[in-house]
Amino acid sequence: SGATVYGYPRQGANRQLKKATEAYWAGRTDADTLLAAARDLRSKRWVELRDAGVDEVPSNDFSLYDHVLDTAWLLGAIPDRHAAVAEGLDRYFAMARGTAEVPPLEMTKWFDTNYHYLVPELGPDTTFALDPTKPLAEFAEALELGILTRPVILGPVSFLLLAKDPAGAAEPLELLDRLVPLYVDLLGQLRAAGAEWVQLDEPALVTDQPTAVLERVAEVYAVLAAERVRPKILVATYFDRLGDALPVLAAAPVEGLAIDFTGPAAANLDDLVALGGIRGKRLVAGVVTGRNIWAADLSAALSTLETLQDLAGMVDVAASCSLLHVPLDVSLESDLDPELVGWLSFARQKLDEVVTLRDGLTEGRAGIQEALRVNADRLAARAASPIVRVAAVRDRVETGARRVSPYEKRRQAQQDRLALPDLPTTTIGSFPQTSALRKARAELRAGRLTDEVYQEAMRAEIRAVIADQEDLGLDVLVHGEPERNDMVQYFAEQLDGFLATRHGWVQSYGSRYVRPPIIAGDVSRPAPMTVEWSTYAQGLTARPVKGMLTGPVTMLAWSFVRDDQPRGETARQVALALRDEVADLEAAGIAVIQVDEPALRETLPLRQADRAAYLEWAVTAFKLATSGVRDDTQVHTHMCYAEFGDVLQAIIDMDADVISLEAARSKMAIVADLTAAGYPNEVGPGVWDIHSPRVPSVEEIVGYLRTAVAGFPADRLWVNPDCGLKTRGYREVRATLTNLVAATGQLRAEA
Ligand code: THG
Ligand code: ZN
Repeated sequence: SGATVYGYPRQGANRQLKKATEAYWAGRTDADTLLAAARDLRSKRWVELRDAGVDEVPSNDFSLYDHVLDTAWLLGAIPDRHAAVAEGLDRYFAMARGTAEVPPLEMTKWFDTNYHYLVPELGPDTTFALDPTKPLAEFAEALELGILTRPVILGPVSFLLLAKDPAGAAEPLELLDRLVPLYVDLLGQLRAAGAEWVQLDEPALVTDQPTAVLERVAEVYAVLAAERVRPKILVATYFDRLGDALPVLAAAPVEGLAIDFTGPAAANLDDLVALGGIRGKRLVAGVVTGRNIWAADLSAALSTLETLQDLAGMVDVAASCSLLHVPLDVSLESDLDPELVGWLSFARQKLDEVVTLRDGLTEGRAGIQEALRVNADRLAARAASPIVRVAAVRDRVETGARRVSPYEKRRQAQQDRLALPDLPTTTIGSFPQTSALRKARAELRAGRLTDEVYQEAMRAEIRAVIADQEDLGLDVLVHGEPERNDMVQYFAEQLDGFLATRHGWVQSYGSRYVRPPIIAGDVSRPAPMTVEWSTYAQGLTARPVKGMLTGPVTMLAWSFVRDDQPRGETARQVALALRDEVADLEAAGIAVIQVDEPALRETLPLRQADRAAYLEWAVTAFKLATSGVRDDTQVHTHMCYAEFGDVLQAIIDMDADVISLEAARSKMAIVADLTAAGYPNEVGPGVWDIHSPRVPSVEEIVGYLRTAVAGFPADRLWVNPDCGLKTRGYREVRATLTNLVAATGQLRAEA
């Protein structure tokens, strides 16, 4: 048995990759400097993995931006608009980020993780052309260090299932026959370079796939396996159970399968037993989760491995998926209590877990006795810790999760109190985070600013933002959130039960990273979190100012969540803490309270069968957080990035008085969907795509509003941008909001 992983964080301990790419984009360095930095990072990673005891080290898991983009590049799936850009790095980055002339590829979530990939664009006329430079060069680089790697390549079926034809003319999977010869060619070249194994990732097989797709999987892998000159093929899946795809892969004439046995994928164990195993194949068993940060239960993982040993020709030990999804190294967290550090396992620690389990499998439990004892002690200490279980939180009496009155009654009370015009105008919450604001926060952290001076700087910003909105003529104002770094981090820092890291960066997309907080224990709110800022802002104006909170589902989605109780229970605790905040805002005179749930759609389970249960606890948590208010307090929510179709009923069930949604990019298509679903409450479909600095004209916004008014009752429509304005500049914010208010005036005059 051996130890392996499928991928490792790309950025380096000091996010060198971020710095190198951003310096290149800014024109401060040249391509050679960037490529040298990347090469240096890769060799450090390979050596780190080898020295940790990993027997088979991966290659081609590194990327300058994204591995799906790399695969599109590998296969020559380059849209015409990008092919027009000068060859090389600039063309690659044009696909990733666009240029002044051409838009980039669309970006979306990688399954149910927080990583975003670039969506390959294909059409009926796509001609693929292999460019294997990257996997071959990386394989050779590692070999030069004396490390024989297993190249990791996104498999043909998943590549096509993740791609899109923006024109809708081709079903990408129809292009499979055109694509397979390139994989044949690639495998031959990898073999010629000395590769003994290649890993083909097919994570799309853990989502519900029709039989026809599974039949294509069988055909494709039969074709690939029939080639004589090729490395042995390891087909890897992760994130969920294989279901009907398991017998298909088991029957495929490939030499190995890598299977996830953690979380919802744990069901793969029973399924594999029921199938009678894969005795002729190598099984790479993902028994250490690659997407959460808790130390593994080594004894339980070893039991799984022991069961698996009788079911396959050979069993290797792995993390469940690429370690890209967890931070690099918990030993960098010198501010964390050492006891807590012992509960945690980041990418570097997961290598140790995988290697220890390999030893356990080869030498027996006796061989890793000490590691098992230390691990068991830590797990026991965690389970018994007063941080993890807090009686006062657990004993909190169950509260009702629905508003006192139905919407129509609340609507009347809110109209009486707020007296808003038709088509009320508002913004989503954040105003531009200027460099001055970020600098003030950095200075506060460094101790160069006193708390008082910092707070006054924030109050000055709020005064300016309120004055701006009054000048622009908006109806419902926001305080602009200058005091917040990140909408999850800000609350996590103030809630008990959450831990923060200093270096726990995880790639979100390209050169952008997040530091997800860790929900380690029972969650409660020791003190009000936002009331002072909101009441300060409300005191500056006669117009209503929205209280702004992040909802329970999003708090969980963008954190690492405890694994010792159902997620719904953790969501309930966060919801109750928010419910108290909502009550305090209401008591302080805030009449409109917005609880954002941008991540509701993202964490929808991959398998249809698991979705109802998720939506049940997610909707309940939102309602628990928001239902404790009077009829005349207006509850808003906001969602973005979503294909709302799958969650429309849940959105209705959340029963917010007003929801704002991303809509401009899809030209208001959501309005028809809401009408068709009979959406009963008020809606603000976004009229400005804030992802771009482009300022929409009055006419353009009028056009969007006409579409909205034609499809949805005008007296239940709001006018707002798609999303928060944090990443935009004041120039385009003022210009667009001016146009937004003017366009609204035009529609009001027509009514
Ligand atoms: N907050 C959190 N998670 C998120 C988002 C968020 N996940 C989904 C989506 N939004 C991801 N989008 C972004 C957008 C910008 C950045 C990261 C993720 C970003 N990061 C800074 C960087 O890498 O330079 C670091 C920010 C920091 O200092 O904390 O710009 O909004 N939690
Ligand atoms: Zn948004």
